[in-house]
Amino acid sequence: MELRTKWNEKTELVQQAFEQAFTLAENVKDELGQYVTIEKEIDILKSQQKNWQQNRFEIVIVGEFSTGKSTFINALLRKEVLPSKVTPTTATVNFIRHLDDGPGRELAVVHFQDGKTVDVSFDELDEYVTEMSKKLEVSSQVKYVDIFIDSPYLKDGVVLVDTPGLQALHPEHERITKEQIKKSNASILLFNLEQPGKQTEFKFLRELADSIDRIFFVGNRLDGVPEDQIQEVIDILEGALKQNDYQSVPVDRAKLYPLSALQALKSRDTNVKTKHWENTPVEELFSQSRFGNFEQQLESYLFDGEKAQDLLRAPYLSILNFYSELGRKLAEVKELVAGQIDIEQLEAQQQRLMDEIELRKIQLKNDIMQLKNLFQDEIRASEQDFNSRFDKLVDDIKESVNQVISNEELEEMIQHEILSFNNRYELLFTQSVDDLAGRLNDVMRQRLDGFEVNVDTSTIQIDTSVKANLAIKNTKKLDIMQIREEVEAKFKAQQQDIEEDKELLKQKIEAEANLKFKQMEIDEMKKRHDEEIAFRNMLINRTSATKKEYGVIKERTLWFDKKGFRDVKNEEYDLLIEQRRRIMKENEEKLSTARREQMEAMFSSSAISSNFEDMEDFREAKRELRHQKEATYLQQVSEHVQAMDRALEKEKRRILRDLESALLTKKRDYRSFLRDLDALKIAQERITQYTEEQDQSLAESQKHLEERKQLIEQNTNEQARISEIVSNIEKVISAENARIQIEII
Ligand SMILES: Nc1nc2c(ncn2[C@@H]2O[C@H](COP(=O)(O)OP(=O)(O)OP(=O)(O)O)[C@@H](O)[C@H]2O)c(=O)[nH]1
Ligand SMILES: [Mg+2]
Repeated sequence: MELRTKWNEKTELVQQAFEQAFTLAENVKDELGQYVTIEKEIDILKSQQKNWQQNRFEIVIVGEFSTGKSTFINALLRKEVLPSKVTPTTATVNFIRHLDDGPGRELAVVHFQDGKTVDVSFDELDEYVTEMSKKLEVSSQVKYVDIFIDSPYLKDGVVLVDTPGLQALHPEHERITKEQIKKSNASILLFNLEQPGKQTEFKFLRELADSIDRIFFVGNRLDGVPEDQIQEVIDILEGALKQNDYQSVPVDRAKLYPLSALQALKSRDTNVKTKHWENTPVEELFSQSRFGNFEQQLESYLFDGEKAQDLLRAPYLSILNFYSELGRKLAEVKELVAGQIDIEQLEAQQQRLMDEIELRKIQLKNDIMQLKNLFQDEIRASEQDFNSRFDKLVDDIKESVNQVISNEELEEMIQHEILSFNNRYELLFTQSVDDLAGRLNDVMRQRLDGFEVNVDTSTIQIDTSVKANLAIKNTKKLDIMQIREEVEAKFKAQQQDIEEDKELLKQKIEAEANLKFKQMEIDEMKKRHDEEIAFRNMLINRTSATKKEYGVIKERTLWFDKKGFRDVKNEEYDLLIEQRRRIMKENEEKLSTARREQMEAMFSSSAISSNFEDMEDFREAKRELRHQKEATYLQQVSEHVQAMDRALEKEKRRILRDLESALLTKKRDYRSFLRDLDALKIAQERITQYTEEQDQSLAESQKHLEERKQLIEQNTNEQARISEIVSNIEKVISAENARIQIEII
């Protein structure tokens, strides 16, 4: 604050010098008012004084989010005004100003993007400046906020600017921040010593190359770095400042100030709630923070450095300028009263001036008559040019639209085309206006030397909004899956038929196999039966073969003994016959059962009727069906695609129709601009203005002539008196000049 006191003393001196100059001017007006006019010079000096008084020391603080920008500003202000949280907080650009520069009480004025403003109290600040706001989307809705605070730090025109974290900067905020840095006296790029050197920080620097000599590099959160690592971190960061891929900082500017904003704030505002340093005494905390050192550096830069010197020099130079003008006028007075200038000479001069001006006026009146037609030709040519270039723009859009092959693409294309049309249209419009202005100028210059017709392009509002119904009607999309399903459904019955038929075929094949088996069984049975019976018969018939093998089995035995001739029935033979009979019966029964079963199998086999003769038939049918399905599917897809194409073409035609009629109004805009443009009137205005200026300067010089005549015609006494007044004033001026020279050095 010591330097500030000194600075204030210096500004006090500047103020006094201004007052001295104005007093002197008043003096001249009082004493010599009828001989010299210095109103113009006084006005200039007054406006220079005003500029000087409005000087601001703006300090912008930038950095990644959560590096502690808001906390840093709070520490400078010595109280916790700005919201600060662990998560991204500040969402807009905040100008922190002294309340005397605003409403005279503590208050924030929120400026919205749409131009509206609203006054809010500090308790509501969170809702208007932070990411956490529940009321607004602060970063996109709020342009900037002026926060007026009663803080000694903000006296003498100091303004602090708090900004959102670099990586999430809204484009409008980025624009304001950069612009502000360019015109500010000092900016601070805050690093986080705990996570030093992010890419975004250096990238950001790159765009501020020409402000680098006014940027201070500060490393915050010193308290989080272990004592033995502090120097290492500083070295790394300073090294990165000197050399990195984006924007290297000149060696003499690449100094890093390490500090802890939170410690400083805590030591200055006991209401600050943090879990750290509960029991550390305030002085110790502040000294740990190393905040004091940087604060002093900043202050000496602002109030004692080269920039400060420049600031002081400017008003003094204005005052010196004023004195030299005054001196010139007074010197002339002196010459006149000393009889060094001849009155007739002065009058002849004035007459020449009058004649010249009169002649020029007459010439101008003649020339302007001829301009009208020439202008008209140029305007017509300009319209033709515009129209043909405009048609080209429309053709380009048409071509692009025609090349579109899908609905989605159409939508995207239209948006893109309109955007690009708007840009190109705006360019075309301004170019055409500029061209026309150039052509009119050429004409004017050829006719009237030294005159320019200025078509004021800044007032031309180019409406680039294209009002047409360009919403794409959502025609059906190609849904392959759905078409698949539809085709499947369509062939479902046929598919089922085939499957059923296949089932029948399977059953039939089984039944036939069964029948075959039965026949084989019967054949086998018959064979066995015949063999057995043949064998029995062989035994019974006593063939020579059986005789040898089994002996002879006779039906009866006849022999002759004492008792006479005997004829005995052979029991074994009967048994054999009986066996044969039984076997035949049994086999017959078995055979008939088998025959019955065979019949049954035959019936069931013939009852099953399938369309398929065999499995190959089934496979063939299946193949056929698959081919049919595939063909149907392809046909349907192609029908869909064709329908979509037709819809797209229709949509394109509609869009183009709407677009063309909308664009046509844009074309007419230029025509109506031309119709409203009264070039001749502009030319005439310029000429009128010129003649008025000439008349005015003629009047001034006439007045000056009168003043001088008066001086020359005064009696010698009066002349002596005037001469003395002038000498006295000259003395004051030269004393003041000398004093200011010293101040400047
Ligand atoms: N330990 C420590 N914490 C700090 C320091 N400075 C700030 N903080 C804490 O870091 C967090 C972020 O601080 P802010 O001041 O909100 O940081 P900012 O840069 O304004 O953040 P944004 O507005 O989100 O870009 C808060 O929790 C602060 O208390 C410091 O020097 N030391
Ligand atoms: Mg912040």
